Amino acid sequence: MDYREWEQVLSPYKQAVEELKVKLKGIRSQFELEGEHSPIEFVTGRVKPVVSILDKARRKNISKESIEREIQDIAGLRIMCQFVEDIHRVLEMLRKRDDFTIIEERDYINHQKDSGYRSYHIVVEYPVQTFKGLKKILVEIQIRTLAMNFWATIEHSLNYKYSGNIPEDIKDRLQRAAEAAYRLDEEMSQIRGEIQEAQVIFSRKIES
Ligand code: 0O2
Ligand code: 0O2
Repeated sequence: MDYREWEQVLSPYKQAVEELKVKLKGIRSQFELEGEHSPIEFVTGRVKPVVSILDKARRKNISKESIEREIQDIAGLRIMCQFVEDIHRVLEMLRKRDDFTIIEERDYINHQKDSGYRSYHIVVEYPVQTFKGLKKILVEIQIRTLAMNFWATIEHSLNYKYSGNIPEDIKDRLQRAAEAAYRLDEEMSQIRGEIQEAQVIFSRKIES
């Protein structure tokens, strides 16, 4: 496929990412308007670059024809939360929505990856209106705390730097950092009530 053809294939994926970003950011605004703690801190989204799509297809032995069905994160959203409890609240809200269907859930929080990676992943089928009609797009939504996101961002950069072969001593440190991130989440959960009260008082002060 040439550049133009890829652009055509990826166009509904871009649309899905943009639409879902607006919808998920909307949840945050609604909580803010109510003066309540939002379980969503911030949202990011991206369409996987073509080189990464082809690279993943090669690694997983996926034929060109099955790419759209088998690579589930061509469209990717990430929801960052302050507390682990918020992840569960976000999940409950997403499970109740009727604008997409969850087709798979991967719990890397209770089942941490060997690398130390933690996050909750869901894959949803999201309908996009195209000029040719309705197209159902697979979208991966990763839900994680700020601490999990910090760890994953650093580990991702190191993996890129070392082309997936991170030296053993750095791997050990990453394991320890993953444990520290886990403990940080636990500590923050313990004082969650205090923090949320302080944040509500702070945001009221800014508004007045
Ligand atoms: P605001 O009011 O500026 O915060 P975009 O299309 O730019 O909205 P994109 O390209 O998917 O979003 O992702 P990007 O630009 O990486 O980040 C999306 C939003 O997340 C931006 O806010 C960032 O400010 C916010 N963000 C990124 N990192 C952090 C972080 O560490 N903490 C917090 N609280 N926010 C972060 P907006 O939507 O532009 O709005
Ligand atoms: P990107 O855009 O660079 O983040 P696989 O790719 O085979 O590992 P699979 O089955 O496609 O996994 O789905 P999975 O594991 O649910 O999701 C893959 C995505 O989760 C990755 O996307 C990362 O974003 C994130 N992820 C999974 N494991 C790790 C990890 O050990 N460290 C970090 N930092 N992130 C991880 P990509 O493909 O890397 O794309």
